[in-house]
Amino acid sequence: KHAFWDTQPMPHGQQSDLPEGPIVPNKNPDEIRSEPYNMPTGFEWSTLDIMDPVQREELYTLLANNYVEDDDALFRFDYSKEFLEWALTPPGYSTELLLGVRATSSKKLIAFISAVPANVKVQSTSRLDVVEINFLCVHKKLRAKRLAPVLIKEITRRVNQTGVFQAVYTAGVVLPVPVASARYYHRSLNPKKLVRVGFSRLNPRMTMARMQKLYKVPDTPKHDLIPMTEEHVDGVHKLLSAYLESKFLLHVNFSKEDVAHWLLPRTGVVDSYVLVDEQDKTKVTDMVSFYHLPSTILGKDDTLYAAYSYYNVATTMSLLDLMRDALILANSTGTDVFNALNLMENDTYLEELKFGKGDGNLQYYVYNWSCPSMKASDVGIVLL
Ligand code: YNC
Ligand code: MG
Repeated sequence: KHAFWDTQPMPHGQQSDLPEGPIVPNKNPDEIRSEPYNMPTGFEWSTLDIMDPVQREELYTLLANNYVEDDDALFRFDYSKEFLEWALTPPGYSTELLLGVRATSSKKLIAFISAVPANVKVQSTSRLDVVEINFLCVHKKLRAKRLAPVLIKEITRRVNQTGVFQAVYTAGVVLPVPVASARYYHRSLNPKKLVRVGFSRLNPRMTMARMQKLYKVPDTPKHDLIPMTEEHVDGVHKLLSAYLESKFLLHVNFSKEDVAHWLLPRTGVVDSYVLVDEQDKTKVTDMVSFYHLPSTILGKDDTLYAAYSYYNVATTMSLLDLMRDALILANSTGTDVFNALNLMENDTYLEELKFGKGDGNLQYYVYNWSCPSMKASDVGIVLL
């Protein structure tokens, strides 16, 4: 019943006894199609130079008007230009894999898909080169014309040309076949605004005053968390790598350069804080991080400021205590709601810290890879 996905190298029911590994074997360079797939007449491929402010703005505009909305169409993700630059330029990124589609005559950007490199552990395979796929978007006026499968096939061809045959991605929709499924949880920080814009409801026996009291957080964190700097890259790399390796079946093998890219703070994009050892200031004992992804409140000319839990490691305190400070830090930068998936060890603090369960799941996929499915708590990757 999936005209496109049923043709793809994904585990389908009858293949579930495949050994762990690629579903379709890696191709030699001469086996990879050398011609781009055809776009329908009137449209053309166009790689995007995200470091060029003009092109970055074009991508921003496409996504701000056409990217992911919630089921009730109340909110739409509003990834900032600075966020897009961060998300699309990790070590080893290539402009060839920031793939746009333009209208031939107007040159307007009407669709996009991105791939950025990563190395992951998946279950018994400790190192696998993959790409992370994100920002698949087709302009609203061009939906349901089967453009998405062409974008996916063309990015696959380009990725294959770099010698990579697997990909990791997430989606709200269920396709053949998720490796894991996670759920978003939401922690109100600004309940008055959340109720006003329709994100939250005031329960029948709750007053706004009581709700504000319930969700109030202190002004300052309990621990001496400091913003991560270049000095902490090695310490964070050590702490995070050991943690991910010891706890999760699916996680990124971060290099030091990856840690610097993904975790050094960028104003309004990503915040990371560390706790350092008192004797040895280069030793990081605890870390907490979250990224900023606002949503447009549709029809209201307003913005919902949301922070999303990223990578957190606690060794001198409980994860619960660390995340209590994360809420305080996020609140102090004007966040309305703090979101976390129920993956990694997040289940240990969600209830106590008054997160509420969201609706809908986030599905995790590994393209062209057969392996048993995992629980959310086995997943140690957060995609943006
Ligand atoms: C989706 N999210 O099932 P079948 S997430 C993958 N991911 O195919 P058409 C999707 N496939 O079922 P439209 C998908 N959503 O017939 C739909 N599909 O086999 C499949 N929305 O294509 C769908 N962004 O062009 C169906 O549909 C086929 O015009 C229908 O376009 C879809 O970034 C879309 O939610 C999503 O912009 C572009 O609705 C459009 O509707 C849109 O007729 C709002 O498409 C934004 C949105 C998705 C965010 C994301 C991850 C994407 C992963 C893509 C798969 C990557 C595979 C690995 C490639 C590299 C491999 C290597 C090596
Ligand atoms: Mg389409």
